[in-house]
Amino acid sequence: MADSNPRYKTYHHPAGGWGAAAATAKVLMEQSVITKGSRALLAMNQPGGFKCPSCAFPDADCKKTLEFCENGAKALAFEATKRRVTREFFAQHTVSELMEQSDYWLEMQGRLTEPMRYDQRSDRYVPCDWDAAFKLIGAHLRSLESPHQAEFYTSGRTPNEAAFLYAIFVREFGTNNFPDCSNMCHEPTSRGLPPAIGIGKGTVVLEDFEHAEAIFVIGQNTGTNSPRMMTNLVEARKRGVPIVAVNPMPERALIRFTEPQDVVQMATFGSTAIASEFVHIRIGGDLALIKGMMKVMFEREAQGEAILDHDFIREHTVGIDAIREDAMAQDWAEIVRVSGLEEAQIRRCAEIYIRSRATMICYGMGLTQHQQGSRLLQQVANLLFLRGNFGKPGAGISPIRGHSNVQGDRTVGIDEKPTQDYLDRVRDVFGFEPPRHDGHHTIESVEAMENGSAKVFIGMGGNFVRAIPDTERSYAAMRKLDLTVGIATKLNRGHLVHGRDALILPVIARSERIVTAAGEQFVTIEDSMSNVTASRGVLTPASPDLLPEVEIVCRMAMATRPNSKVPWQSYIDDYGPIRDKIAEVYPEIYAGFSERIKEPKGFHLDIPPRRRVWPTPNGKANFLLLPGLEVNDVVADPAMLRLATVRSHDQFNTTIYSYNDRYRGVYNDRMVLFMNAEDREDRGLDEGAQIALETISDDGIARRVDGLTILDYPMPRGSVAGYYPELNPLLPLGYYDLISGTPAAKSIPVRISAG
Ligand SMILES: Nc1nc2c(c(=O)[nH]1)N[C@H]1C(S)=C(S)[C@@H](COP(=O)(O)OP(=O)(O)OC[C@H]3O[C@@H](n4cnc5c(=O)[nH]c(N)nc54)[C@H](O)[C@@H]3O)O[C@H]1N2
Ligand SMILES: Nc1nc2c(c(=O)[nH]1)N[C@H]1C(S)=C(S)[C@@H](COP(=O)(O)OP(=O)(O)OC[C@H]3O[C@@H](n4cnc5c(=O)[nH]c(N)nc54)[C@H](O)[C@@H]3O)O[C@H]1N2
Ligand SMILES: [Mo]
Repeated sequence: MADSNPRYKTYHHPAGGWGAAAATAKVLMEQSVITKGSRALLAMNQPGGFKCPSCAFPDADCKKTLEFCENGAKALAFEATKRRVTREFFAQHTVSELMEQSDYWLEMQGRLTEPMRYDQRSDRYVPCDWDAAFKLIGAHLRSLESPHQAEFYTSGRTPNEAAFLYAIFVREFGTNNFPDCSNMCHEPTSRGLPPAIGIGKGTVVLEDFEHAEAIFVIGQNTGTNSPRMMTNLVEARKRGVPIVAVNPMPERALIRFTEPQDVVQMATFGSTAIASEFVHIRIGGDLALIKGMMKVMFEREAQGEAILDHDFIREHTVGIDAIREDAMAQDWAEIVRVSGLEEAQIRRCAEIYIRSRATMICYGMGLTQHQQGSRLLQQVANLLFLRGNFGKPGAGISPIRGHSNVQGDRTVGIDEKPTQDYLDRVRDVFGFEPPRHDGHHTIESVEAMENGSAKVFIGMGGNFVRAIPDTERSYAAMRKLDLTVGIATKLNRGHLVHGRDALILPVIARSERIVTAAGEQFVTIEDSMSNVTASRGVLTPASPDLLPEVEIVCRMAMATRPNSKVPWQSYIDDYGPIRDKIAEVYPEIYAGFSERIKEPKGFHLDIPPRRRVWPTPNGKANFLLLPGLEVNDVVADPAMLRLATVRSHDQFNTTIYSYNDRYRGVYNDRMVLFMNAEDREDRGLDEGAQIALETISDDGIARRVDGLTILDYPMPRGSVAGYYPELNPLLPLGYYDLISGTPAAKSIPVRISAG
């Protein structure tokens, strides 16, 4: 890497450690929230406190007095910032002017303070009281020819209570159009795993880290995106557990980490080596790796070694023969070519897996965001079945979820493909007939906007236009709408790319107190390992004119259907009855919700595969075949590079905290292309060259991003990486996993064109 250039400097230290401590202090200072922020940090992820608004990793059993990480602290500091977006701010700037500003600048303006409505004449957002806002929403929704002309987006910070009611409101209104952030994220988990194991969630709990004998971390940047998991990895490593990290980027924290909360390690500048095996895979090469490992296992089994867990396979599974035949038929030369790995390393991975009596496989977006993401996850399940790695301590599959309540939102009804069981229960509990056919996922909702059939977009959190593919096309689609509503904490691009009418509705954030006529309320969230816990904010809301998300849902519903069968008014003040309704709609997992949530640590939702019970149609764990070695369409163009769009260490999705990416050694720049030096030289380019990227696609649309700087980086040949959301204009809307609708954001076929 070019250490002479101040923008790029190899990070030689372990991840975590003093670098993380310093970054935490700095961000609290910058947002001028040192005392307020530090006080709030003490309550974060503690019983009686609130849940970190950042990632969905579970809390460590209260072993530590402070349960937060650098990136949790950033999320909190940006939420607790002293800066405010006021009516004066909106009076000073037209929307067209604001559109010229960067996402970072928009974020830095601070918290939204009161409801605003777009005024076309002045091209400005102007104040609008809450009643008028709800009236406008009701009027638009009622005037639609069909309820399917509205799209109801959810991002994953929304708590269970608000998400559950939102689902009820929208289904009584008459549609299942629930595009959500999960559609772009772990939807392959939600759709791919049920046919295999009967449930679209992970099967491990935190204690499993203590019993695992091998841990695979595939396609996930743990140190940045779920830093609290580093504690578990460090502990496992200290016990001598092999950790296999599979990633095209040698992510710093997966190589070497200093636990910021380990006093001795901090004092002695010590650190722990994390990956015992770093597997430098080509983008999209994971299927080849998995098949290679299975081939080794089947071959050795055929030679008489006892490798497989035959009891488990016999008693619990169906379909191994086709998997064996397929794996045995794969050619090593092809496996090596597609994975970019040496056969010897694949054999070592197989050996680690075979020796371990309990293996956990954790994964992130590096597995889900491919054209065959859902079916790829089924192959992960196959690998686990072979050695009975379900339903025993230390073993199982572990999707590392993104947003802090994205899993919970799905559990309580944010689902464009709801089950008939759930719809029956909604009918029985609330007394209306919900629509029965599938609604739109994220991509379908954009298509509906594009073809004019969608008229209204309501965004419960999130930053839809920046998160979705094909930026320019998506902007144009949003601008065709009659009404866009952004229910949010912060100003973002989604509020500026708007419909004819537009509203910004500001909400009370996770860290803030919700006080209603009935007193102080708490909400609940479900983490990545299915623990449901209470969250009570401790800070005073950023403005007296904010509303909690629950109240916003209730009042939208009342304004839309005055004759609703649902007693909306009664839910506004007291959240207890909402939880009682959740228990009625989901008796198998949520019975006794109101009682169970009194436990300081909350409770765990039942995951049948943990008991080796498989809620699949045949009651078995199913080996499912994905033929071949590729998880994306093969592109013949010899100039093609596979582009993964990833997060930096200083962003939360579309929120950019700074332009630095410390662990990858990038400073003050996000327009970079991480590239192998030989790939660069083959193209006759110099390090630091300014280039443009073009998407290779056959849909007749030209997609191009200019102004990228090439950065020599240890990427496998043919694989390049850059930042999301800046590179979303290169991601075609139609380029997604057909089973889940998830855009293949990790494997965009691109070529370099002169800058
Ligand atoms: N601080 C912070 N925390 C977050 C977020 C955030 O933006 N900031 N976002 C939250 C959300 S919503 C989510 S979904 C998660 C995301 O967390 P991650 O899943 O870690 O997300 P990404 O940064 O997209 O990167 C995934 C990793 O996949 C690797 N990768 C790319 N292509 C491939 C491939 O083909 N195979 C393999 N094996 N690996 C590949 C990349 O190099 C990268 O290390 O984090 C959550 N937590
Ligand atoms: N190219 C590419 N595209 C991607 C991805 C990728 O890896 N590559 N990742 C995808 C993934 S995994 C995801 S999850 C999506 C993320 O998509 P989204 O969830 O839509 O995006 P966020 O950036 O998390 O949303 C941030 C906004 O949420 C609002 N907000 C914050 N807290 C709250 C709250 O408590 N309540 C409410 N109501 N609003 C709040 C703020 O106004 C903030 O501006 O992006 C996807 N898009
Ligand atoms: Mo996500």
